[in-house]
Amino acid sequence: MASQFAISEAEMNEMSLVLQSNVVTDVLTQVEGMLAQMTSVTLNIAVIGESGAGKSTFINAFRGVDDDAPEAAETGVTATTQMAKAYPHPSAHNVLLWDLPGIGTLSFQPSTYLEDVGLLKYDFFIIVTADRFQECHYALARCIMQAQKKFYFIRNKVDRDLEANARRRRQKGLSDDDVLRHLRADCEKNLRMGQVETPQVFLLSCFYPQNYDFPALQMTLLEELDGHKQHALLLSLPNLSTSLIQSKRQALAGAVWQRAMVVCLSSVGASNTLHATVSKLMDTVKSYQQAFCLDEESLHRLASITGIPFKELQREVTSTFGKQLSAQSVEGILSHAVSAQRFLVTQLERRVPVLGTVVAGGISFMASYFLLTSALKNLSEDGERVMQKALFVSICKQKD
Ligand SMILES: Nc1nc2c(ncn2[C@@H]2O[C@H](COP(=O)(O)OP(=O)(O)OP(=O)(O)O)[C@@H](O)[C@H]2O)c(=O)[nH]1
Ligand SMILES: [Mg+2]
Repeated sequence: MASQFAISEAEMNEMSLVLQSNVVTDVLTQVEGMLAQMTSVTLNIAVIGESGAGKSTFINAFRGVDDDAPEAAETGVTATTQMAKAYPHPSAHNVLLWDLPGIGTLSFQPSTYLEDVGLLKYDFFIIVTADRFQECHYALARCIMQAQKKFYFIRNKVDRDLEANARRRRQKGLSDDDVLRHLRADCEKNLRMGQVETPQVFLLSCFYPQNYDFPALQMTLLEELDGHKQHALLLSLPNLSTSLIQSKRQALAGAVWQRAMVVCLSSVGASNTLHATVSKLMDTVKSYQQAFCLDEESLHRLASITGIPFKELQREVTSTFGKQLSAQSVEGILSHAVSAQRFLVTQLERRVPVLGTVVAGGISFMASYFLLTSALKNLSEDGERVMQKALFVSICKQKD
Protein backbone atom coordinates (compact mmCIF):
# COMPACT_ATOMS: atom_id res chain seq x y z
CA MET A 1 0.00 0.00 0.00
CA ALA A 2 2.89 2.34 0.77
CA SER A 3 4.36 1.98 -2.73
CA GLN A 4 1.55 4.06 -4.23
CA PHE A 5 2.97 7.01 -2.27
CA ALA A 6 6.55 6.46 -3.46
CA ILE A 7 8.33 9.60 -4.48
CA SER A 8 8.38 9.92 -8.25
CA GLU A 9 11.39 10.19 -10.56
CA ALA A 10 10.20 13.69 -11.54
CA GLU A 11 10.15 14.82 -7.90
CA MET A 12 13.64 13.38 -7.30
CA ASN A 13 14.90 15.30 -10.33
CA GLU A 14 13.22 18.49 -9.11
CA MET A 15 14.80 18.14 -5.68
CA SER A 16 18.30 17.48 -6.99
CA LEU A 17 18.03 20.39 -9.42
CA VAL A 18 16.50 22.88 -7.01
CA LEU A 19 18.59 22.27 -3.91
CA GLN A 20 21.74 24.30 -4.25
CA SER A 21 23.60 23.25 -1.15
CA ASN A 22 24.26 20.29 1.09
CA VAL A 23 24.34 22.39 4.22
CA VAL A 24 21.21 21.76 6.29
CA THR A 25 20.62 25.39 7.29
CA ASP A 26 21.07 26.66 3.70
CA VAL A 27 18.68 24.08 2.29
CA LEU A 28 16.17 24.81 5.02
CA THR A 29 16.25 28.55 4.23
CA GLN A 30 15.93 27.84 0.51
CA VAL A 31 12.94 25.47 0.84
CA GLU A 32 11.19 27.66 3.45
CA GLY A 33 11.60 30.58 1.04
CA MET A 34 9.98 28.59 -1.77
CA LEU A 35 6.99 27.76 0.44
CA ALA A 36 6.67 31.33 1.73
CA GLN A 37 6.50 32.66 -1.84
CA MET A 38 3.32 30.67 -2.38
CA THR A 39 1.52 32.60 0.34
CA SER A 40 3.18 36.00 -0.07
CA VAL A 41 1.08 37.03 -3.09
CA THR A 42 -2.16 38.99 -2.73
CA LEU A 43 -5.05 38.45 -5.08
CA ASN A 44 -7.44 41.39 -5.48
CA ILE A 45 -10.80 40.57 -7.05
CA ALA A 46 -13.16 43.46 -7.79
CA VAL A 47 -16.91 42.82 -7.70
CA ILE A 48 -18.83 45.49 -9.54
CA GLY A 49 -22.31 46.08 -10.92
CA GLU A 50 -25.55 47.95 -10.38
CA SER A 51 -27.01 48.46 -6.94
CA GLY A 52 -29.01 45.49 -5.69
CA ALA A 53 -27.62 43.01 -8.29
CA GLY A 54 -26.26 40.86 -5.49
CA LYS A 55 -22.58 41.86 -5.35
CA SER A 56 -22.29 41.53 -1.59
CA THR A 57 -24.25 38.27 -1.60
CA PHE A 58 -21.89 37.00 -4.32
CA ILE A 59 -18.84 37.89 -2.21
CA ASN A 60 -20.24 35.90 0.70
CA ALA A 61 -21.09 32.88 -1.47
CA PHE A 62 -17.67 33.02 -3.15
CA ARG A 63 -15.98 32.82 0.25
CA GLY A 64 -18.39 30.21 1.60
CA VAL A 65 -19.70 32.63 4.25
CA ASP A 66 -23.32 32.96 5.37
CA ASP A 67 -24.91 36.43 4.79
CA ASP A 68 -25.56 36.72 8.55
CA ALA A 69 -22.04 35.75 9.68
CA PRO A 70 -19.97 38.45 11.44
CA GLU A 71 -17.35 38.34 8.65
CA ALA A 72 -20.01 38.66 5.90
CA ALA A 73 -20.43 41.59 3.51
CA GLU A 74 -23.63 43.41 4.39
CA THR A 75 -26.52 42.60 2.06
CA GLY A 76 -30.06 43.95 1.79
CA VAL A 77 -32.96 45.13 -0.28
CA THR A 78 -32.00 48.78 0.05
CA ALA A 79 -28.72 50.24 -1.27
CA THR A 80 -26.12 49.06 1.23
CA THR A 81 -22.56 49.28 -0.12
CA GLN A 82 -21.42 52.92 -0.33
CA MET A 83 -17.63 52.58 -0.23
CA ALA A 84 -15.14 50.08 -1.63
CA LYS A 85 -14.37 47.54 1.05
CA ALA A 86 -12.09 44.50 1.01
CA TYR A 87 -13.31 41.18 2.39
CA PRO A 88 -10.48 38.74 2.99
CA HIS A 89 -11.19 35.05 2.72
CA PRO A 90 -11.76 33.76 6.29
CA SER A 91 -8.86 31.28 6.15
CA ALA A 92 -6.80 32.59 3.19
CA HIS A 93 -6.23 36.23 4.13
CA ASN A 94 -4.25 36.98 0.96
CA VAL A 95 -7.35 36.50 -1.22
CA LEU A 96 -9.32 39.76 -1.10
CA LEU A 97 -12.76 40.30 -2.57
CA TRP A 98 -13.51 43.99 -3.06
CA ASP A 99 -17.13 44.99 -2.65
CA LEU A 100 -17.49 48.11 -4.77
CA PRO A 101 -20.35 50.60 -4.44
CA GLY A 102 -23.30 49.92 -6.75
CA ILE A 103 -23.19 51.82 -10.03
CA GLY A 104 -26.07 54.14 -10.77
CA THR A 105 -27.70 53.89 -14.17
CA LEU A 106 -28.52 57.52 -15.00
CA SER A 107 -25.46 59.71 -14.52
CA PHE A 108 -22.96 56.88 -14.27
CA GLN A 109 -19.46 57.68 -15.60
CA PRO A 110 -17.54 54.40 -15.78
CA SER A 111 -14.07 55.92 -16.35
CA THR A 112 -14.20 58.24 -13.31
CA TYR A 113 -15.85 55.50 -11.25
CA LEU A 114 -13.12 52.99 -12.10
CA GLU A 115 -10.42 55.57 -11.45
CA ASP A 116 -11.98 56.38 -8.08
CA VAL A 117 -11.97 52.73 -7.02
CA GLY A 118 -8.36 52.22 -8.26
CA LEU A 119 -8.87 50.13 -11.40
CA LEU A 120 -5.25 49.06 -11.75
CA LYS A 121 -4.88 47.35 -8.40
CA TYR A 122 -7.35 44.57 -9.21
CA ASP A 123 -6.31 41.27 -10.77
CA PHE A 124 -9.67 40.89 -12.50
CA PHE A 125 -13.28 42.09 -12.37
CA ILE A 126 -16.54 40.30 -11.79
CA ILE A 127 -19.46 42.28 -13.24
CA VAL A 128 -22.70 41.27 -11.52
CA THR A 129 -26.11 41.94 -12.99
CA ALA A 130 -29.52 40.55 -12.18
CA ASP A 131 -31.64 42.22 -14.81
CA ARG A 132 -31.67 43.31 -18.40
CA PHE A 133 -28.47 44.35 -20.07
CA GLN A 134 -27.86 48.10 -19.88
CA GLU A 135 -25.60 50.70 -21.44
CA CYS A 136 -23.60 50.92 -18.20
CA HIS A 137 -22.53 47.28 -18.61
CA TYR A 138 -21.03 47.99 -22.06
CA ALA A 139 -19.31 51.07 -20.72
CA LEU A 140 -17.85 49.19 -17.77
CA ALA A 141 -16.67 46.30 -19.95
CA ARG A 142 -14.99 48.68 -22.40
CA CYS A 143 -13.15 50.58 -19.65
CA ILE A 144 -11.92 47.38 -18.07
CA MET A 145 -10.72 46.02 -21.43
CA GLN A 146 -8.96 49.31 -22.24
CA ALA A 147 -6.99 48.91 -19.02
CA GLN A 148 -6.03 45.39 -20.27
CA LYS A 149 -7.80 43.72 -17.41
CA LYS A 150 -10.10 40.74 -17.58
CA PHE A 151 -13.71 40.62 -16.58
CA TYR A 152 -16.29 37.89 -16.10
CA PHE A 153 -19.96 38.61 -16.54
CA ILE A 154 -22.33 37.19 -13.94
CA ARG A 155 -26.05 36.99 -14.54
CA ASN A 156 -27.23 36.53 -10.97
CA LYS A 157 -30.59 35.51 -9.39
CA VAL A 158 -31.45 32.88 -12.00
CA ASP A 159 -33.46 31.11 -9.26
CA ARG A 160 -35.90 34.02 -9.56
CA ASP A 161 -36.13 33.67 -13.36
CA LEU A 162 -36.80 29.95 -13.07
CA GLU A 163 -39.42 30.51 -10.40
CA ALA A 164 -41.18 33.08 -12.59
CA ASN A 165 -41.05 30.68 -15.50
CA ALA A 166 -42.49 27.86 -13.39
CA ARG A 167 -45.51 30.05 -12.67
CA ARG A 168 -46.05 30.63 -16.40
CA ARG A 169 -45.14 27.13 -17.46
CA ARG A 170 -48.63 26.01 -18.36
CA GLN A 171 -49.02 28.67 -21.02
CA LYS A 172 -45.43 28.91 -22.28
CA GLY A 173 -44.08 25.40 -21.83
CA LEU A 174 -40.40 26.47 -21.47
CA SER A 175 -38.13 24.09 -19.61
CA ASP A 176 -35.54 25.31 -17.07
CA ASP A 177 -32.83 24.54 -19.61
CA ASP A 178 -34.62 26.65 -22.23
CA VAL A 179 -34.78 29.60 -19.84
CA LEU A 180 -31.09 29.32 -18.95
CA ARG A 181 -30.07 28.93 -22.62
CA HIS A 182 -32.08 32.00 -23.49
CA LEU A 183 -30.53 34.08 -20.68
CA ARG A 184 -27.01 33.05 -21.67
CA ALA A 185 -27.57 33.76 -25.36
CA ASP A 186 -29.02 37.17 -24.55
CA CYS A 187 -26.06 38.20 -22.36
CA GLU A 188 -23.53 36.93 -24.93
CA LYS A 189 -25.29 38.69 -27.80
CA ASN A 190 -25.34 41.97 -25.88
CA LEU A 191 -21.70 41.75 -24.89
CA ARG A 192 -20.71 41.01 -28.51
CA MET A 193 -22.62 44.11 -29.57
CA GLY A 194 -20.41 46.02 -27.13
CA GLN A 195 -17.25 44.74 -28.90
CA VAL A 196 -16.48 41.98 -26.43
CA GLU A 197 -15.29 39.27 -28.82
CA THR A 198 -15.30 36.27 -26.49
CA PRO A 199 -17.72 37.05 -23.67
CA GLN A 200 -17.49 34.88 -20.57
CA VAL A 201 -20.97 34.65 -19.10
CA PHE A 202 -21.94 32.70 -15.97
CA LEU A 203 -25.50 32.16 -14.80
CA LEU A 204 -25.68 32.00 -11.03
CA SER A 205 -27.87 32.03 -8.03
CA CYS A 206 -25.96 33.20 -5.01
CA PHE A 207 -28.61 31.48 -2.91
CA TYR A 208 -27.66 28.09 -4.45
CA PRO A 209 -23.93 28.26 -5.19
CA GLN A 210 -23.71 24.48 -5.69
CA ASN A 211 -26.02 24.78 -8.69
CA TYR A 212 -25.82 26.43 -12.14
CA ASP A 213 -22.47 27.96 -13.23
CA PHE A 214 -20.78 28.66 -9.88
CA PRO A 215 -18.48 25.60 -10.10
CA ALA A 216 -17.66 26.46 -13.76
CA LEU A 217 -16.82 30.03 -12.72
CA GLN A 218 -14.41 28.75 -10.08
CA MET A 219 -12.63 26.51 -12.61
CA THR A 220 -12.43 29.26 -15.27
CA LEU A 221 -10.91 31.78 -12.86
CA LEU A 222 -8.33 29.20 -11.83
CA GLU A 223 -7.43 28.31 -15.40
CA GLU A 224 -6.86 31.96 -16.28
CA LEU A 225 -4.62 32.77 -13.35
CA ASP A 226 -1.15 31.35 -13.02
CA GLY A 227 1.60 30.70 -10.55
CA HIS A 228 1.17 31.64 -6.91
CA LYS A 229 -2.04 33.63 -7.52
CA GLN A 230 -3.69 30.56 -8.95
CA HIS A 231 -2.48 28.55 -5.95
CA ALA A 232 -3.82 31.15 -3.49
CA LEU A 233 -7.25 31.27 -5.11
CA LEU A 234 -7.47 27.50 -5.45
CA LEU A 235 -6.94 26.86 -1.74
CA SER A 236 -9.45 29.53 -0.75
CA LEU A 237 -12.42 28.32 -2.76
CA PRO A 238 -15.31 26.44 -1.17
CA ASN A 239 -15.60 22.86 -2.48
CA LEU A 240 -18.29 23.03 -5.15
CA SER A 241 -17.06 20.31 -7.53
CA THR A 242 -15.03 17.12 -7.65
CA SER A 243 -12.63 18.70 -10.14
CA LEU A 244 -11.94 21.55 -7.73
CA ILE A 245 -11.16 19.11 -4.91
CA GLN A 246 -8.87 17.14 -7.23
CA SER A 247 -7.10 20.35 -8.29
CA LYS A 248 -6.52 21.22 -4.61
CA ARG A 249 -5.07 17.76 -4.00
CA GLN A 250 -2.75 18.03 -7.00
CA ALA A 251 -1.55 21.52 -6.10
CA LEU A 252 -0.77 20.54 -2.52
CA ALA A 253 0.87 17.28 -3.66
CA GLY A 254 3.30 19.32 -5.77
CA ALA A 255 4.75 20.85 -2.60
CA VAL A 256 4.76 17.75 -0.38
CA TRP A 257 8.48 17.10 -0.78
CA GLN A 258 9.22 20.69 0.27
CA ARG A 259 6.98 20.43 3.32
CA ALA A 260 8.43 17.04 4.30
CA MET A 261 11.93 18.45 3.95
CA VAL A 262 11.19 21.50 6.11
CA VAL A 263 9.64 19.25 8.76
CA CYS A 264 12.73 17.05 8.87
CA LEU A 265 15.45 19.66 8.49
CA SER A 266 13.99 22.03 11.05
CA SER A 267 13.84 19.20 13.59
CA VAL A 268 17.60 18.51 13.28
CA GLY A 269 19.25 19.44 16.55
CA ALA A 270 15.97 19.74 18.48
CA SER A 271 16.19 18.26 22.00
CA ASN A 272 13.35 15.87 21.14
CA THR A 273 13.41 15.34 17.39
CA LEU A 274 10.38 13.05 17.26
CA HIS A 275 8.27 15.55 19.20
CA ALA A 276 9.41 18.42 16.95
CA THR A 277 8.72 16.39 13.78
CA VAL A 278 5.26 15.31 14.94
CA SER A 279 4.19 18.82 15.92
CA LYS A 280 5.34 20.27 12.56
CA LEU A 281 3.56 17.49 10.67
CA MET A 282 0.38 18.18 12.63
CA ASP A 283 0.57 21.88 11.66
CA THR A 284 0.87 20.93 7.99
CA VAL A 285 -2.04 18.47 8.18
CA LYS A 286 -4.13 21.22 9.82
CA SER A 287 -3.39 23.54 6.90
CA TYR A 288 -4.54 20.73 4.57
CA GLN A 289 -7.77 20.38 6.59
CA GLN A 290 -8.38 24.09 6.01
CA ALA A 291 -7.70 23.82 2.29
CA PHE A 292 -10.29 21.03 2.03
CA CYS A 293 -12.72 23.03 4.23
CA LEU A 294 -12.73 20.32 6.90
CA ASP A 295 -11.50 22.24 9.94
CA GLU A 296 -14.15 23.02 12.54
CA GLU A 297 -14.58 26.64 11.46
CA SER A 298 -15.13 25.72 7.81
CA LEU A 299 -17.63 22.99 8.74
CA HIS A 300 -19.51 25.44 10.96
CA ARG A 301 -19.63 27.92 8.07
CA LEU A 302 -20.98 25.26 5.72
CA ALA A 303 -23.52 24.18 8.35
CA SER A 304 -24.81 27.72 8.64
CA ILE A 305 -25.10 28.20 4.84
CA THR A 306 -26.73 24.86 4.09
CA GLY A 307 -28.74 24.43 7.29
CA ILE A 308 -27.26 20.93 7.69
CA PRO A 309 -26.40 20.35 11.37
CA PHE A 310 -22.66 20.57 12.07
CA LYS A 311 -22.62 17.05 13.57
CA GLU A 312 -24.11 15.61 10.39
CA LEU A 313 -21.42 17.21 8.27
CA GLN A 314 -18.77 16.05 10.71
CA ARG A 315 -20.00 12.44 10.35
CA GLU A 316 -18.93 12.52 6.69
CA VAL A 317 -15.34 13.12 7.80
CA THR A 318 -14.14 9.59 8.47
CA SER A 319 -10.34 9.58 8.05
CA THR A 320 -7.88 9.78 10.94
CA PHE A 321 -6.46 12.93 9.33
CA GLY A 322 -9.79 14.67 9.20
CA LYS A 323 -10.80 13.91 12.79
CA GLN A 324 -9.11 15.36 15.85
CA LEU A 325 -5.51 14.51 15.02
CA SER A 326 -3.45 13.36 18.00
CA ALA A 327 0.33 13.23 18.33
CA GLN A 328 -0.05 9.52 19.10
CA SER A 329 -1.85 8.75 15.83
CA VAL A 330 0.78 10.72 13.87
CA GLU A 331 3.58 8.77 15.57
CA GLY A 332 1.81 5.49 14.70
CA ILE A 333 1.52 6.43 11.02
CA LEU A 334 5.14 7.60 10.97
CA SER A 335 6.52 4.32 12.33
CA HIS A 336 4.49 2.33 9.80
CA ALA A 337 5.82 4.54 7.01
CA VAL A 338 9.44 4.19 8.12
CA SER A 339 9.47 0.42 7.64
CA ALA A 340 7.43 0.53 4.44
CA GLN A 341 9.70 2.98 2.68
CA ARG A 342 13.18 2.17 3.97
CA PHE A 343 14.43 0.82 0.65
CA LEU A 344 13.84 4.12 -1.11
CA VAL A 345 15.93 6.15 1.26
CA THR A 346 19.28 4.89 -0.04
CA GLN A 347 18.26 5.75 -3.57
CA LEU A 348 17.15 9.21 -2.50
CA GLU A 349 20.23 9.95 -0.44
CA ARG A 350 22.42 9.34 -3.47
CA ARG A 351 20.48 11.96 -5.46
CA VAL A 352 19.84 14.45 -2.65
CA PRO A 353 22.81 14.21 -0.28
CA VAL A 354 21.38 16.58 2.35
CA LEU A 355 18.90 13.85 3.19
CA GLY A 356 21.81 11.75 4.50
CA THR A 357 22.13 14.19 7.39
CA VAL A 358 18.44 13.98 8.09
CA VAL A 359 18.40 10.19 8.10
CA ALA A 360 21.51 10.14 10.30
CA GLY A 361 19.58 12.33 12.73
CA GLY A 362 17.01 9.54 13.02
CA ILE A 363 14.23 11.34 11.18
CA SER A 364 12.90 9.88 8.00
CA PHE A 365 12.11 12.19 5.15
CA MET A 366 10.27 9.38 3.42
CA ALA A 367 8.05 8.75 6.46
CA SER A 368 6.99 12.39 6.53
CA TYR A 369 6.47 12.37 2.78
CA PHE A 370 4.33 9.24 3.08
CA LEU A 371 2.28 10.71 5.93
CA LEU A 372 1.56 13.97 4.11
CA THR A 373 0.67 12.21 0.85
CA SER A 374 -1.71 9.86 2.70
CA ALA A 375 -3.24 12.88 4.46
CA LEU A 376 -3.92 14.56 1.12
CA LYS A 377 -5.58 11.44 -0.30
CA ASN A 378 -7.76 10.88 2.76
CA LEU A 379 -8.71 14.52 3.26
CA SER A 380 -9.69 14.95 -0.39
CA GLU A 381 -11.99 11.92 0.00
CA ASP A 382 -13.49 13.41 3.19
CA GLY A 383 -13.94 16.74 1.36
CA GLU A 384 -15.75 14.97 -1.48
CA ARG A 385 -18.18 13.24 0.94
CA VAL A 386 -18.97 16.51 2.73
CA MET A 387 -19.49 18.27 -0.59
CA GLN A 388 -21.85 15.54 -1.88
CA LYS A 389 -23.92 15.84 1.28
CA ALA A 390 -24.20 19.65 0.89
CA LEU A 391 -25.01 19.31 -2.81
CA PHE A 392 -27.76 16.77 -2.14
CA VAL A 393 -29.39 19.02 0.46
CA SER A 394 -29.11 22.09 -1.79
CA ILE A 395 -30.86 20.29 -4.69
CA CYS A 396 -33.64 19.00 -2.39
CA LYS A 397 -34.12 22.50 -0.91
CA GLN A 398 -34.52 24.12 -4.31
CA LYS A 399 -37.02 21.47 -5.43
CA ASP A 400 -39.23 22.11 -2.39
N1 LIG B 1 -33.50 35.46 -5.35
C1 LIG B 1 -32.24 35.88 -5.21
N2 LIG B 1 -31.98 36.98 -4.48
C2 LIG B 1 -30.69 37.38 -4.35
C3 LIG B 1 -29.61 36.66 -4.95
N3 LIG B 1 -28.49 37.31 -4.66
C4 LIG B 1 -28.81 38.36 -3.91
N4 LIG B 1 -30.14 38.42 -3.69
C5 LIG B 1 -30.89 39.42 -2.90
O1 LIG B 1 -30.80 40.68 -3.58
C6 LIG B 1 -30.78 41.75 -2.63
C7 LIG B 1 -29.57 42.65 -2.89
O2 LIG B 1 -28.38 41.91 -2.66
P1 LIG B 1 -27.00 42.61 -2.25
O3 LIG B 1 -25.98 41.54 -2.27
O4 LIG B 1 -27.15 43.41 -1.02
O5 LIG B 1 -26.82 43.57 -3.51
P2 LIG B 1 -25.62 44.60 -3.82
O6 LIG B 1 -25.34 44.51 -5.26
O7 LIG B 1 -24.49 44.37 -2.91
O8 LIG B 1 -26.32 45.99 -3.51
P3 LIG B 1 -25.64 47.40 -3.07
O9 LIG B 1 -24.70 47.16 -1.95
O10 LIG B 1 -26.77 48.27 -2.66
O11 LIG B 1 -24.96 47.96 -4.27
C8 LIG B 1 -30.72 41.09 -1.25
O12 LIG B 1 -32.01 41.07 -0.70
C9 LIG B 1 -30.25 39.67 -1.54
O13 LIG B 1 -30.70 38.73 -0.59
C10 LIG B 1 -29.93 35.48 -5.71
O14 LIG B 1 -29.08 34.80 -6.28
N5 LIG B 1 -31.25 35.14 -5.80
MG1 LIG C 1 -23.64 45.54 -1.46
